[in-house]
Amino acid sequence: MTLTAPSKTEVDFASGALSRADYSIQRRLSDMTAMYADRDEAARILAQEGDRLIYEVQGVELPVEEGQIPHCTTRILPGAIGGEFHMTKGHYHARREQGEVYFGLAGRGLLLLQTEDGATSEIEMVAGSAAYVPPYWAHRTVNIGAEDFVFFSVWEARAGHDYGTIERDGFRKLVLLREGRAAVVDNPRYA
Ligand code: PAN
Ligand code: ZN
Repeated sequence: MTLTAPSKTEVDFASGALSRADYSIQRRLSDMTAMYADRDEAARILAQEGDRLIYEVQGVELPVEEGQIPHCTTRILPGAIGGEFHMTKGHYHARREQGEVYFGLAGRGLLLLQTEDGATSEIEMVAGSAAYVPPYWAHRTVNIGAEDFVFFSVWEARAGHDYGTIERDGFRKLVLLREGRAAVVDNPRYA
């Protein structure tokens, strides 16, 4: 057990920038082309327009020990790939019994959740929304607005990230731009 010093991070709500960012991760289209329903369009954008930034994460790193509470911001840029809104990769926690809290800082988003038993849920998020991701629910966030969607996440250090299950099976629901609004539809390719 590590005795961790108390610390503070200033959060810029509009950008998600942290004054103390131990790490930052950029996810570009090339990191997730196969996750979009319209893979041909994803490949076309990649070839013709370049490798656009989809989202970035900045976080405070802590020892992976019981009781440590890592936290980070995520900023998803506005846009869509073949009519499917920009989104995070999404994951289950490697330790499925660990939950998480998301807090909206800017913009408009949709939090997609699903369980391995087939339950699904969607939560709309704006600045000020505190969304709870209970244990056993995979989670992906989607920017359904015209501005950056920014939120703050807090979880238990040992939760871990299982990306492989989503990379293999996808999400049950897609969030598409239909008649100017976000529509949640079944993913025809869900494994
Ligand atoms: C979040 C996510 C973050 C990026 O902090 O890790 O929004 O999404 P992906 O991890 O799916 O790329 C979280 O849920 N942490 O557990
Ligand atoms: Zn998580």
